[in-house]
Amino acid sequence: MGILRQILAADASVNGYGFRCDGHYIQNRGYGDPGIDPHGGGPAVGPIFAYQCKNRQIYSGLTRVVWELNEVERGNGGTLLMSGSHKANWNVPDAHLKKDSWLFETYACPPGSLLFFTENLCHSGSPWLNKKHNRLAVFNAYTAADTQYHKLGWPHEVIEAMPPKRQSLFRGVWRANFGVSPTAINDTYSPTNRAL
Ligand SMILES: O=C(O)CCC(=O)C(=O)O
Repeated sequence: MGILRQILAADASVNGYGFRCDGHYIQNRGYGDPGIDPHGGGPAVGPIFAYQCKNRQIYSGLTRVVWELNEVERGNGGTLLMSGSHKANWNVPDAHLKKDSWLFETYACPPGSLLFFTENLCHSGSPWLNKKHNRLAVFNAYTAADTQYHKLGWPHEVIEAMPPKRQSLFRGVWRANFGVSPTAINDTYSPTNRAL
Protein backbone atom coordinates (compact mmCIF):
# COMPACT_ATOMS: atom_id res chain seq x y z
CA MET A 1 0.00 0.00 0.00
CA GLY A 2 2.87 2.34 0.82
CA ILE A 3 4.36 1.90 -2.66
CA LEU A 4 1.00 2.44 -4.38
CA ARG A 5 0.46 5.60 -2.32
CA GLN A 6 3.78 6.90 -3.62
CA ILE A 7 3.53 5.98 -7.29
CA LEU A 8 -0.24 6.42 -7.84
CA ALA A 9 -1.98 8.58 -5.24
CA ALA A 10 -2.17 9.36 -1.54
CA ASP A 11 -5.33 8.28 0.27
CA ALA A 12 -8.48 10.19 -0.70
CA SER A 13 -9.48 10.32 2.98
CA VAL A 14 -9.35 8.10 6.07
CA ASN A 15 -12.16 6.10 4.44
CA GLY A 16 -10.75 5.49 0.98
CA TYR A 17 -7.56 4.89 -0.96
CA GLY A 18 -6.49 7.29 -3.69
CA PHE A 19 -6.10 4.40 -6.15
CA ARG A 20 -8.27 1.54 -7.40
CA CYS A 21 -7.82 -2.15 -7.90
CA ASP A 22 -8.32 -2.03 -11.66
CA GLY A 23 -7.90 -5.63 -12.67
CA HIS A 24 -7.08 -9.11 -11.51
CA TYR A 25 -6.20 -12.49 -12.92
CA ILE A 26 -4.38 -15.62 -11.87
CA GLN A 27 -1.69 -17.66 -13.63
CA ASN A 28 -1.29 -21.36 -12.93
CA ARG A 29 1.16 -22.48 -15.61
CA GLY A 30 2.86 -25.86 -15.73
CA TYR A 31 6.23 -26.99 -17.09
CA GLY A 32 6.71 -25.96 -20.72
CA ASP A 33 3.91 -23.38 -20.82
CA PRO A 34 5.21 -20.71 -23.23
CA GLY A 35 3.89 -17.66 -21.33
CA ILE A 36 2.73 -14.29 -22.64
CA ASP A 37 4.34 -12.56 -25.63
CA PRO A 38 6.25 -9.27 -25.14
CA HIS A 39 4.08 -6.15 -25.04
CA GLY A 40 4.21 -2.58 -23.73
CA GLY A 41 7.14 -0.21 -23.84
CA GLY A 42 7.20 3.26 -25.35
CA PRO A 43 3.85 5.04 -25.69
CA ALA A 44 1.90 1.79 -26.27
CA VAL A 45 -0.31 1.98 -23.17
CA GLY A 46 -1.58 5.47 -24.05
CA PRO A 47 -1.35 8.90 -22.40
CA ILE A 48 -3.84 8.49 -19.53
CA PHE A 49 -2.02 5.49 -18.12
CA ALA A 50 1.46 6.68 -19.04
CA TYR A 51 4.45 6.45 -16.75
CA GLN A 52 5.59 9.93 -15.75
CA CYS A 53 8.36 11.40 -13.65
CA LYS A 54 7.88 15.04 -12.70
CA ASN A 55 9.65 17.04 -10.02
CA ARG A 56 11.39 13.86 -8.79
CA GLN A 57 8.05 12.06 -8.34
CA ILE A 58 7.17 8.84 -10.18
CA TYR A 59 3.60 8.34 -11.43
CA SER A 60 2.82 4.87 -12.76
CA GLY A 61 -0.67 5.23 -14.27
CA LEU A 62 -1.19 1.48 -14.67
CA THR A 63 0.76 -0.48 -12.10
CA ARG A 64 1.04 -4.26 -12.07
CA VAL A 65 1.60 -6.07 -8.78
CA VAL A 66 2.39 -9.78 -8.98
CA TRP A 67 2.20 -12.08 -6.00
CA GLU A 68 4.57 -14.98 -6.70
CA LEU A 69 3.00 -17.80 -4.68
CA ASN A 70 5.75 -20.27 -5.66
CA GLU A 71 9.50 -19.84 -5.86
CA VAL A 72 10.78 -18.36 -9.13
CA GLU A 73 14.23 -19.54 -10.24
CA ARG A 74 16.19 -17.17 -12.48
CA GLY A 75 15.92 -18.27 -16.09
CA ASN A 76 13.25 -20.91 -15.37
CA GLY A 77 10.19 -18.67 -15.68
CA GLY A 78 8.87 -15.43 -14.20
CA THR A 79 8.33 -12.09 -15.87
CA LEU A 80 10.80 -10.61 -18.36
CA LEU A 81 11.35 -6.86 -17.88
CA MET A 82 12.91 -4.42 -20.36
CA SER A 83 14.31 -1.74 -18.08
CA GLY A 84 13.90 1.82 -19.33
CA SER A 85 11.42 0.96 -22.10
CA HIS A 86 8.64 2.68 -20.08
CA LYS A 87 10.38 6.02 -20.63
CA ALA A 88 10.87 5.64 -24.39
CA ASN A 89 8.98 7.86 -26.83
CA TRP A 90 9.21 5.22 -29.55
CA ASN A 91 7.78 1.73 -29.71
CA VAL A 92 10.12 -1.13 -28.95
CA PRO A 93 11.66 -2.27 -32.29
CA ASP A 94 10.24 -5.56 -33.58
CA ALA A 95 13.73 -7.07 -33.32
CA HIS A 96 13.45 -6.80 -29.52
CA LEU A 97 9.80 -7.87 -29.15
CA LYS A 98 11.08 -11.39 -28.66
CA LYS A 99 11.51 -13.31 -25.43
CA ASP A 100 15.17 -13.95 -26.22
CA SER A 101 16.01 -10.24 -26.65
CA TRP A 102 19.17 -9.41 -24.70
CA LEU A 103 17.39 -6.29 -23.41
CA PHE A 104 15.18 -8.38 -21.11
CA GLU A 105 16.12 -8.91 -17.48
CA THR A 106 14.55 -11.27 -15.01
CA TYR A 107 14.79 -12.32 -11.35
CA ALA A 108 14.68 -15.09 -8.79
CA CYS A 109 12.51 -14.83 -5.70
CA PRO A 110 11.16 -16.93 -2.84
CA PRO A 111 7.44 -17.74 -2.54
CA GLY A 112 5.39 -14.85 -1.20
CA SER A 113 7.41 -12.18 -3.04
CA LEU A 114 5.78 -9.15 -4.65
CA LEU A 115 6.87 -7.83 -8.04
CA PHE A 116 5.89 -4.26 -8.97
CA PHE A 117 6.21 -2.85 -12.47
CA THR A 118 4.54 -0.27 -14.65
CA GLU A 119 2.48 -1.74 -17.50
CA ASN A 120 4.23 0.89 -19.65
CA LEU A 121 7.34 -1.25 -19.41
CA CYS A 122 7.90 -3.78 -22.19
CA HIS A 123 7.45 -7.13 -20.45
CA SER A 124 6.64 -10.73 -21.17
CA GLY A 125 5.93 -14.04 -19.47
CA SER A 126 8.81 -16.41 -20.08
CA PRO A 127 8.35 -20.14 -20.65
CA TRP A 128 7.92 -21.94 -17.32
CA LEU A 129 10.81 -24.43 -17.05
CA ASN A 130 10.57 -25.37 -13.39
CA LYS A 131 9.60 -29.03 -12.92
CA LYS A 132 9.19 -28.73 -9.14
CA HIS A 133 6.05 -26.62 -9.19
CA ASN A 134 3.84 -24.45 -11.39
CA ARG A 135 4.07 -20.74 -11.94
CA LEU A 136 1.36 -19.78 -9.53
CA ALA A 137 0.87 -16.06 -9.33
CA VAL A 138 -1.81 -13.44 -8.69
CA PHE A 139 -1.71 -10.49 -11.10
CA ASN A 140 -3.44 -7.32 -9.88
CA ALA A 141 -3.48 -3.97 -11.69
CA TYR A 142 -3.90 -0.61 -9.95
CA THR A 143 -4.81 2.81 -11.34
CA ALA A 144 -5.54 6.22 -9.85
CA ALA A 145 -9.07 6.37 -8.39
CA ASP A 146 -10.45 8.33 -11.35
CA THR A 147 -9.16 6.16 -14.19
CA GLN A 148 -10.08 2.66 -15.36
CA TYR A 149 -8.22 0.49 -17.85
CA HIS A 150 -9.63 -3.00 -17.37
CA LYS A 151 -13.23 -4.08 -17.13
CA LEU A 152 -13.50 -5.66 -13.69
CA GLY A 153 -17.09 -6.57 -12.84
CA TRP A 154 -16.52 -8.34 -9.52
CA PRO A 155 -19.75 -9.49 -7.84
CA HIS A 156 -21.01 -7.15 -5.13
CA GLU A 157 -21.12 -10.06 -2.68
CA VAL A 158 -17.32 -10.49 -2.91
CA ILE A 159 -16.58 -6.82 -2.27
CA GLU A 160 -19.21 -6.50 0.46
CA ALA A 161 -17.32 -9.08 2.56
CA MET A 162 -14.22 -6.83 2.71
CA PRO A 163 -13.43 -4.18 5.34
CA PRO A 164 -14.83 -0.76 4.27
CA LYS A 165 -11.51 0.83 3.32
CA ARG A 166 -10.58 -2.14 1.13
CA GLN A 167 -13.99 -1.87 -0.53
CA SER A 168 -13.01 1.64 -1.66
CA LEU A 169 -10.60 -0.02 -4.14
CA PHE A 170 -13.68 -1.04 -6.13
CA ARG A 171 -15.70 2.19 -6.02
CA GLY A 172 -17.12 4.03 -9.03
CA VAL A 173 -14.63 5.82 -11.27
CA TRP A 174 -15.25 9.56 -10.97
CA ARG A 175 -13.78 12.58 -9.27
CA ALA A 176 -16.49 15.29 -9.15
CA ASN A 177 -20.23 15.05 -8.53
CA PHE A 178 -21.69 18.53 -8.80
CA GLY A 179 -25.16 17.00 -8.41
CA VAL A 180 -24.25 16.37 -4.78
CA SER A 181 -21.75 19.16 -4.08
CA PRO A 182 -18.82 20.82 -5.87
CA THR A 183 -16.56 19.36 -3.18
CA ALA A 184 -18.08 15.86 -2.95
CA ILE A 185 -15.34 13.31 -2.27
CA ASN A 186 -15.49 9.91 -3.91
CA ASP A 187 -13.98 7.74 -1.21
CA THR A 188 -16.59 5.09 -0.45
CA TYR A 189 -17.82 1.98 -2.21
CA SER A 190 -21.55 1.22 -2.29
CA PRO A 191 -23.81 -0.95 -4.50
CA THR A 192 -24.67 2.22 -6.45
CA ASN A 193 -21.08 3.51 -6.59
CA ARG A 194 -19.05 0.62 -7.96
CA ALA A 195 -16.71 0.13 -10.90
CA LEU A 196 -18.11 -2.21 -13.52
O1 LIG B 1 3.32 -13.70 -17.38
C1 LIG B 1 3.95 -12.74 -16.99
O2 LIG B 1 4.83 -12.82 -16.15
C2 LIG B 1 3.66 -11.39 -17.58
C3 LIG B 1 2.22 -11.06 -17.48
C4 LIG B 1 1.84 -9.87 -18.28
O3 LIG B 1 2.35 -9.64 -19.32
C5 LIG B 1 0.82 -8.95 -17.79
O4 LIG B 1 0.15 -9.28 -16.81
O5 LIG B 1 0.63 -7.86 -18.37
